Amino acid sequence: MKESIALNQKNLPLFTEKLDCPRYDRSQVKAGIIHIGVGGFHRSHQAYYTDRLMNETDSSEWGICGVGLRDADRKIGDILAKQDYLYTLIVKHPDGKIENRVIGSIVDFMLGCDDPTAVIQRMAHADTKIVSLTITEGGYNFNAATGEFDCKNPGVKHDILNPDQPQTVFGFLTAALKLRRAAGLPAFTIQSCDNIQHNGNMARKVLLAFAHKQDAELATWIEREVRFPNAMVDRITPVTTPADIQYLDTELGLKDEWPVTCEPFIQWVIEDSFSNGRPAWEDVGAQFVPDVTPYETMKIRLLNAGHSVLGILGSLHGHQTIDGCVADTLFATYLRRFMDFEVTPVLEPVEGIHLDDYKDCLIERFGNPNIKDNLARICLESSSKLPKFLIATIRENLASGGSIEYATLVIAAWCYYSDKGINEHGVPLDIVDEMKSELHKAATATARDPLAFLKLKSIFGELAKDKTFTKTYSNMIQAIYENPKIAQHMQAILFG
Ligand code: CS2
Repeated sequence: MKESIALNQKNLPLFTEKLDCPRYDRSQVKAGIIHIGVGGFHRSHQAYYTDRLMNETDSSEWGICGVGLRDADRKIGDILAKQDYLYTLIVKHPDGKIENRVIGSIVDFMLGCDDPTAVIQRMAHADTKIVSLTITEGGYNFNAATGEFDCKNPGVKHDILNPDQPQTVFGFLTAALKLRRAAGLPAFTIQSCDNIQHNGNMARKVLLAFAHKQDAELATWIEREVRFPNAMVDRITPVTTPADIQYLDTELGLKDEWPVTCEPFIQWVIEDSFSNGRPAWEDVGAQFVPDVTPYETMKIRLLNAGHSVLGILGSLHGHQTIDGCVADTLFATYLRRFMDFEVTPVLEPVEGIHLDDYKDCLIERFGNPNIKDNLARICLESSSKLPKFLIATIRENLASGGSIEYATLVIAAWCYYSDKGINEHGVPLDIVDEMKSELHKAATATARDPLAFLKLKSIFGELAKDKTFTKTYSNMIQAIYENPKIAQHMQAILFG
C-alpha cells in the first residue's frame, strides 16, 4: 500500500495538482491578525476568507497567528505546528460534490497558558492590527438575563489582581493594550466572530467592565481608541471526525491530522469600524455595512434558534443529526412553522434579503445530507445560547401578543432532559454545559414546582413572572412529564 504524505509546507508542491493550495509565498506573510479560539469555525470562515484574499490579492500583512489560552488547546497547537499551520478545508455539497482546499493563512500558533508574556508581547507588536475572537457565547462572561459582566468568575478575579500573568481573554487584551499605549502604538481592533447579537458591542462592554476594575485610566484609553466592529458570521461547520481524516488519506494520499469540513454556504457581514486598518475582505465576498443589526438578528433568530429547536426536540426524540431531523417531515414542518409564526413577525426587514428565500435556503442547508452536524454539537452550552437565540423571541412575542408555543415546547423539553439526562427511549444524553449541575438541580425540582426550571434567572430573567408564558409552559411540562414522546406534542401544536 502506498504511504500517505504528511501535510506540511515542504510537501505542498506534491498536492497542487490534486487540490487548491496557497499560491502566495507563506514565508513572506506577517501576522497582522491574532486570533483567539482556533476551532473548526474560525478555520472554515475567517481563515478561509483570509486565505482567499492572500491568493487573489497582495495582502501578505494579514496572516493569522492563532492563540489558545488553555492547556486543552495544546493538542491543536501541536498538530498545527507539525503541519506548518496548514490544514485542509473539505467543503461538502448537498449533491455529493466535495471541494478540498489547503488553507495557509494561519502562520503561527501560541499557547497563552505556557507563556502569557510572549502572547501579550505578540499582541502588542506593531505588526498586529486586529485581535479577533471566537471564544463562544459563554466566553464573554456576562449574565444573560442582566447583560452585565460577571466579576465573580475566578479567572477574572485572578486577572484583576495579576495583570502580568493573565488567564482570561480580558486579561490578555488589557495587558497588550497597556503595552501599546505605553509604546505609543495605535490600538488594535478587537473583532468578535461569535454568534452574539452586537458581538462587537458585547466585547466592548465586557472588556471595559474588566479594564475599569483593573486600571480605570487604561479603560478610558481603550474606550477612546479601540474599535469593536459588530459582525454576523455564518458557515455550518460540524465537528471533524476520524472519517474526515480517513477520507483525505484514502482519496488524496494526504495525511492531515486536523482537517475541517463545512457546507458551501458562507456569509460575513461586518461593520466597517477598525482602529488600525483591515484586510479587504470585501474582495472575496464579505459584506461591509453601516449597521449589521438586522442581519445578525435574522441569522441568530432563524438559523441558530432553528438549530436549537431541532437540537433539543430531536435529541429527546432520538435523532442524531440536523439533516436527520430535516428528513423527518414532522420536524421539518415544525421548524418552518416556528420560523414563520414566531420568528418572522419579530424581525425587521433586511435590505436585499427576501425572508422566504432565506428560510428556504436555511432548510436546504440544514438538509445537506453530507454535513452530518451532530445534535450533540448543537446542544453544547445551551444555557449560553438559548437566551439570545430563542428566549429573546419568546419575550418579544409575549410583548406583542404573538405565538409562543413552538419555542416554549423547546424550553419544556430542555427542562425534561436536563432533569432526566435521557432521551424518550431511556438512552442517556451526554449533556455538555457549563451550567450542567445548576440546570439539573433546577429541573429536578419540577416534580414539586412545575416552574422550578424558570428560576434560573441568569437564563430566563423574569419570565417566571409572566402569566401568559407560565400557563403555556406549565401545561407543556405536565404533558411531557406524563408522556415524553415529543413527536406527539409537536403534532398537537402543529395540528391542534
Ligand atoms: C450552531 C452554530 O452552535 C450552534 O448552536 O447553531 O454553530 C451554527 O452552526 C453556526 O452559527 C453557523 O453559522
